[in-house]
Amino acid sequence: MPPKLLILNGPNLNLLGTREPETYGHATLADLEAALRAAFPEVTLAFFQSNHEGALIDRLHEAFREGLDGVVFNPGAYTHTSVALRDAIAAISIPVVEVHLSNVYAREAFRHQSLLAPVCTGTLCGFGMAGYHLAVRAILGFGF
Ligand code: CA2
Repeated sequence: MPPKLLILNGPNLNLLGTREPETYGHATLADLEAALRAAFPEVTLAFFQSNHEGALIDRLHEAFREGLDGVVFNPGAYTHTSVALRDAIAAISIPVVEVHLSNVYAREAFRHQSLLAPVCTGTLCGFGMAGYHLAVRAILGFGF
């Protein structure tokens, strides 16, 4: 069976490519989806974005119930605030890789803490959209 992964994006990431290109680049979420599908034709990829914490939690639970092999997750600003997302990640026993487009450590101090990183398999930041590709490769390297 081909590996099945979820690419999960949190709040405001639907705006990619339309605002703040100096921080987040010019590519849209649709561009990201097309690039990942082209790069990993052997992988079944599901994509979901929400601006709502509960919807992201529901999608994580569903990923576990569906038996997905892993999740690439950019939680946006919830990274720095959400105990509920941390508990959801801790509750599912599939790999979750945290990804940030920007180098959060080169930005405001409040972005230097991730409540989610301790319960994620690993974290990538500062590589732009290449970070999502690297995260998929990392999960595939876990043994599929
Ligand atoms: O660098 C990242 O990927 C972030 O997760 C992006 C979040 C930010 O709160 C995190 O600290 C780091 C913000 C996403 C906002 O996305 C926008 C995209 C285009 C225009 C405006 C916002």
